[in-house]
Amino acid sequence: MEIKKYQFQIHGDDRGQLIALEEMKDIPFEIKRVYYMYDTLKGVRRGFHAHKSLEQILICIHGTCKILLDNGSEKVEVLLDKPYEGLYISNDIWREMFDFSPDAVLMVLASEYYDEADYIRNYDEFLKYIGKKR
Ligand code: T46
Repeated sequence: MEIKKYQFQIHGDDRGQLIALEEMKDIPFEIKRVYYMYDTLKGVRRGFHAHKSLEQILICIHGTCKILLDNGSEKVEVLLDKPYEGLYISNDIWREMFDFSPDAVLMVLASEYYDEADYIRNYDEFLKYIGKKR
C-alpha cells in the first residue's frame, strides 16, 4: 500500500515554529472541516471504520499516536510524531488510531462536512464494499 505523507513547510525563526496550510496548495483538497482529538485515555483505540468518499489529512500536532491503515489486502501501521507531517488517507481505507501519548493532539483536515452516511463501520461490510472477501 502506498503511504502518502506530506512534509509541510516550517516557517521557523528565532521566536519558534509556524506552519500554514492552504487548501489546494499544501492540502490536496478543499478543506470543509477541521476536527481534533485530545486527552485520549491510555489504551484507547478508535476509528474502526472506512469512508465511502471522504479524504483526510491527519496531523499529530502535539505528542504522538499511531494509525493503522487497511485497504482490505494489506495493513500498515504509521507513526505520527511530527507537527509538520501530515498523513493522507483516501476513501475506501479502514483506519484505526491507537497508542496516543497522554499529550497527543491529533488534528484532522477533511474534504467534506460530517456525514454519518459516508461511514462504513462494519469490517465485513467494508470488505464487501471494496469488492474483497474475507
Ligand atoms: C476518521 C477518524 C480519523 C461529529 O459530530 N462531527 C465530526 O466531524 C466528527 C469527526 C465526529 N462527530 C461526532 C460523532 C461521534 O458522536 O463525534 C463523535 C466521535 O466521532 P467518531 O466516533 O466517528 O470518532 P473516531 O475517532 O472514531 O473517528 C474520527 C472521524 O469520525 C473519522 O471520520 O476518519 O477520526
